[in-house]
Amino acid sequence: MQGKGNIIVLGGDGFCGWPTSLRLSREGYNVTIVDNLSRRKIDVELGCQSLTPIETVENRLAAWREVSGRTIEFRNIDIARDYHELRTLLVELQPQTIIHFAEQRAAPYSMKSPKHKRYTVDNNINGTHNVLCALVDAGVDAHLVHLGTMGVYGYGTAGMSIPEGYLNVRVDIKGQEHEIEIPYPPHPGSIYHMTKTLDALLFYYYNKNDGVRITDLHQGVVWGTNTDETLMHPALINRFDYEGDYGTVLNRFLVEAAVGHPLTVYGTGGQTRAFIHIRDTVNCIVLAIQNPPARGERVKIFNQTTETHRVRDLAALVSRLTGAEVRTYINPRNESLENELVVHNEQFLALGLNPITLSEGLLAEVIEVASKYKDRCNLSKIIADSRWRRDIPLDREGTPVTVGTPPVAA
Ligand code: NAD
Ligand code: USQ
Repeated sequence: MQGKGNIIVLGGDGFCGWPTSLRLSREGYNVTIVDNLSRRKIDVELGCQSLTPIETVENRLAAWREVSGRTIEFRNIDIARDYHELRTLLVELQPQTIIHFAEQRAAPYSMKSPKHKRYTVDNNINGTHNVLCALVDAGVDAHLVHLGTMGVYGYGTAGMSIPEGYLNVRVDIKGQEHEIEIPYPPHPGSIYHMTKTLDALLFYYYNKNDGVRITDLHQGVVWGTNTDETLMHPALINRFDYEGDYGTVLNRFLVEAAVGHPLTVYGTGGQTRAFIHIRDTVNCIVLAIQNPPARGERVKIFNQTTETHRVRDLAALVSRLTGAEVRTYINPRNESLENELVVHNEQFLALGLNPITLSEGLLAEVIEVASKYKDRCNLSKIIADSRWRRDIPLDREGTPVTVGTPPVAA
């Protein structure tokens, strides 16, 4: 075995997985990407592509060989279906670490129709279970690092700082008060987020029963596009989702500003969310790999986020930087109109993470990418088609609202 050891990156062709694969390869790990290219097929289904022109996997990997002199292997395996191929690969590579990004990750896409709900559950739950089952079946002692979501905690106002996975509670046992620690109660806000809470239960079980070493990273909304490695060659450029059912809020606002579309604030924009820049996604994963749980240790949970922001404040900031119009739309989602969010993230800070937080420079960098590729933007795809319930009207034009008087669906 050469280098620092074998790492399998499940979902390594995606937005977070691609820059992570490049970085790990550069750090000297032998990286094998496993991906069934389902995200590229969803682009075809939605009639919309990444804003940035992403190359085929073959061209991406060839460009990486050219600029780095290192080889990343690729296997087209559907981890939710091709159990035997996955198990065989684990036996062959004996990876020290598996990073699991390979899920359908968009909340609106998961709510589009019964077909999309069922696909998201089948894909995400079977995929995660197949990985766990194959590890035990093949007797491979790899550290599994999973990309989970801050959304498992829910987005009501918790009234406290959200802990990293586990919660201390006081219970009455035979008249005596005892303090015990429990997994934080799941409170998912979409079918997608629900699959992540079910993943967590699978991790809990395989860790308890089989001693599988697992780190679950509860990540916030990722923004940005490039990392040092994706900038090394034009063919290494990262994907950039902006359309209504796949793009995430801050990157969407930055594209909307670049193409002259109003910034699409849902409801009053009172939702507060956790955020992380794509460069810190990669930094955190490197730290998680370097600090695996000990044998016998419970599932390690990190809140992978560096800051929180309210949606309307982000819109105001982007508007101030670009002059874009801010417009409110009837919220297609069923979520709290306003929420507070305070989050613990001390574990990554203790491991040395130096957070990259929102700055005008970084926002300008994304606006520059968005402006460069604005001709590739399909304006008709900016408004989300998906709604959380049938009775929520589709609002393509915007509906004026003021804080305190949100437009509520019938
Ligand atoms: P993405 O859709 O860009 O990448 C996921 C990759 O997994 C794609 O390349 C897809 O083809 C692949 N994949 C999906 N199902 C597969 C299967 N059954 N077999 C093999 N490959 C499969 O998503 P992303 O933004 O890179 O997110 C990666 C992970 O990080 C997801 O699990 C997501 O839940 C989590 N996450 C993402 C964000 C974010 O803002 N992007 C935030 C928090 C957590
Ligand atoms: N929003 C708008 N306007 C938009 C898009 C979104 O106001 O044009 C609002 C939404 O209503 C929501 C917030 O912005 O309140 C965040 O939405 P999002 O689409 O950016 O993020 P979300 O659906 O939560 O999902 C994303 C990723 C998912 C990840 C999650 C982390 O797609 O994979 O798990 O962020 S978290 O939000 O912390 O759960």
